[in-house]
Amino acid sequence: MEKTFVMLKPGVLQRRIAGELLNRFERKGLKIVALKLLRLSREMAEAHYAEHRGRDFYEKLVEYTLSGPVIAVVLEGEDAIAVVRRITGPTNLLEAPAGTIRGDYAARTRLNIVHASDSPASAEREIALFFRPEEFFPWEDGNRDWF
Ligand code: 3AN
Repeated sequence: MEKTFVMLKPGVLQRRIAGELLNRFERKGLKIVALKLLRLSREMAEAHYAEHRGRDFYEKLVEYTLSGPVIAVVLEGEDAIAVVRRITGPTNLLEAPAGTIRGDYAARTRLNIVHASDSPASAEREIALFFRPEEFFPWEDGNRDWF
């Protein structure tokens, strides 16, 4: 099964929608296999967004990510990376349709409230940045036909 990394950024706790957003992933059948609330260090935020260093939005993006606690989650499922990206919606908020997380909640692209891995390589890198092996709790489905 594929694993992907999701980070609910500080705006999510501010708006009290953490449960609502986690519910969107769960009701699709994705499994939560690791989850924690944490405040990123500047080093972690810069490592996470290293590919954007030098872009005009980079410093504000890092500041936003550091502005409060985030929820880090590892989700597992068939094609989890692509499925989760469909649920979060496109980066550009003008392209994010209603019904996606960004379409429903993001008013500015820089503050698009959720991060989701966009490839197997980035999922692997991001999961390793946020979680130690002992923080994973894989579990078996009682009835796979539910989904
Ligand atoms: P995604 O988060 O959809 O994978 P990335 O990795 O290209 O998109 O961008 C990381 C984050 O940087 C986005 N979530 C968004 O907050 C911010 N960002 C990306 N592109 C822009 C932009 N053109 N203007 C402002 N912020 C941006």
